[in-house]
Amino acid sequence: TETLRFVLGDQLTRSLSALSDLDPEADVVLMVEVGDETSYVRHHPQKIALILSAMRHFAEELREKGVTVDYVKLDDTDNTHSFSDELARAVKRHKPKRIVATEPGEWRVWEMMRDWESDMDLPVEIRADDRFYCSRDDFAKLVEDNKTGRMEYFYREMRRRTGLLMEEGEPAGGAWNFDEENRKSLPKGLETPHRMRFHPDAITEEVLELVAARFDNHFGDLEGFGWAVTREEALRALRHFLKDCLPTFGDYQDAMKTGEDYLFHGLISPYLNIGLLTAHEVCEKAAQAYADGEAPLNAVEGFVRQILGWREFVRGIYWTEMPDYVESNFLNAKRDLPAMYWGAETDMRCMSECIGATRRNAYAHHIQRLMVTGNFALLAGVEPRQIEQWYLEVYADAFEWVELPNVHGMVMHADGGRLGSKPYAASGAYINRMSDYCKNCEYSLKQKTGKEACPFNYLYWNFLIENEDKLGDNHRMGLIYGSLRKKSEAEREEITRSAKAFLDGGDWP
Ligand code: FAD
Ligand code: DLZ
Ligand code: SF4
Repeated sequence: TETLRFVLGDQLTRSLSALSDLDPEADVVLMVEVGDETSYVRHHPQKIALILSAMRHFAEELREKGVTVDYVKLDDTDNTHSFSDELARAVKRHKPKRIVATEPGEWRVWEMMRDWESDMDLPVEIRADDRFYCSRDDFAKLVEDNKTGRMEYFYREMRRRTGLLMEEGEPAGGAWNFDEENRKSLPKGLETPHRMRFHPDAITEEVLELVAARFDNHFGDLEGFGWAVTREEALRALRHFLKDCLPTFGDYQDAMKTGEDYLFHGLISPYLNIGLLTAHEVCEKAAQAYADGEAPLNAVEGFVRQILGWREFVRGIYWTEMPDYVESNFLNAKRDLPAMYWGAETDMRCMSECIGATRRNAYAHHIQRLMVTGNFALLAGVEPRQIEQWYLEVYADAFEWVELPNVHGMVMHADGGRLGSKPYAASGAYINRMSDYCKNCEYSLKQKTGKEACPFNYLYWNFLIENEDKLGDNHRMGLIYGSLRKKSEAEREEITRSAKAFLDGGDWP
């Protein structure tokens, strides 16, 4: 064998850099299912099934093209269950002259990979992952040039560089951002599209059996698995989104509704993250829909910003800030993650809706993650490590490079403001404005303190009180700290006592 090409479970892209100069006559592609990866956190069973099934299908597709694929299955008897040891075994089998790989998505694996050359005693070439618009080096340069302070400026730079939604050097429609138009709540009776799901084929059925047998003690349902597991299916899912959802995506981007798990969202993050779709094709097709008059600018710009802006930005932050990034805990949050995150009963309707959807689907849309489960963890002062692990486990799209900056930075403000200038803290009023959850909730949104009050109400003020020394002079929070300072000592005390009763088991005021 000339070259052994190692392809990881989130690198299932035919144009992957590690495969670019593949010679089917001389090379072997290595893919391995290993316990280290299926178990480094207790992934949602649907996430494991998605990845293993997509890996097996990808291997089949390569074989159909005449490529030799050496594929190690999870239940193969000699499986050592580690990337490095499986690579070493494969080197013995194939005696390659060199190894080629694409840089991984996680620091943990990157550290492993950097030892391969000395461990294997062979030349190892680790190539940049060019499925992103902005390479790790490019982002690092932007940091040096001071152009990555905030997502918005990074995003504008990326729009200029790519020409996406640009008209003669100016942003289409004369503005970079149409967020103002993207905060509508759902009108009564608005119909939501029926979402495309995919029936498991024989390969997926086999994987589902394996996952059911091995991982049934992980949080999450496996029944109803309907994710796309091939590129062809993922392309169908994308076409369905562009046609049936994108035109309305912008208007209701921030809305939430009981029993509506998907609304008008893309449902494509797992496919982007494991490589069945590329960011380039998704953004270009969305921009084309605008050019063809099939979707309005506020929708297309809002969608493109999530991918060209946020997705690329958080990846850049991850690789420039790791490995120290995880260590910070700016707000010194220390509480344990409440049992309701794992499905324990709660009277908080918003939480039970979002966690229930997560359990059923290995999916929740952005505003549920940010403003419900995320907001609660922030206000309750949950220890960052614990809530990070939760997000990494429960979503089909969760990989550390994208999960960590979103949770540690955007939600928990644990990085002291590297990612976002202020935490997205909000009280029950926000959730009530953007959803119908509060109407069916045991708690009273109107009451501000006491046993019957919506916990988000007093937790919000309690959060501001607890963190006054750290956030009180944040100029973007000036207004809100102004209102806090107008509260009487008695009011503050009531807030603190309610929060203590709810979080730590004190007496109710
Ligand atoms: P849409 O709403 O249709 O958005 C389109 C695409 O934009 C998504 O597919 C995704 O690729 C990208 N995108 C949108 N928002 C973000 C963002 N904040 N960061 C990065 N990409 C974004 N996304 C993940 O892919 N993996 C994660 O582990 C993850 N964890 C998150 C944790 C928290 C606390 C929060 C607030 C957000 C997280 N996100 C994560 C971002 C976002 O919530 C999901 O990408 C989105 O919900 C996926 O669903 P969708 O494809 O329907 O997205
Ligand atoms: C997430 C995951 C899982 C559950 N299983 C595997 C696996 O068996 N084999 C594999 O190559 N990759 C798997 N993955 C994805 C890896 O965790 C991912 O490639 C690394 O974390 C780098 O991002
Ligand atoms: Fe959630 Fe409070 Fe609304 Fe209940 S009243 S659904 S706890 S925001």
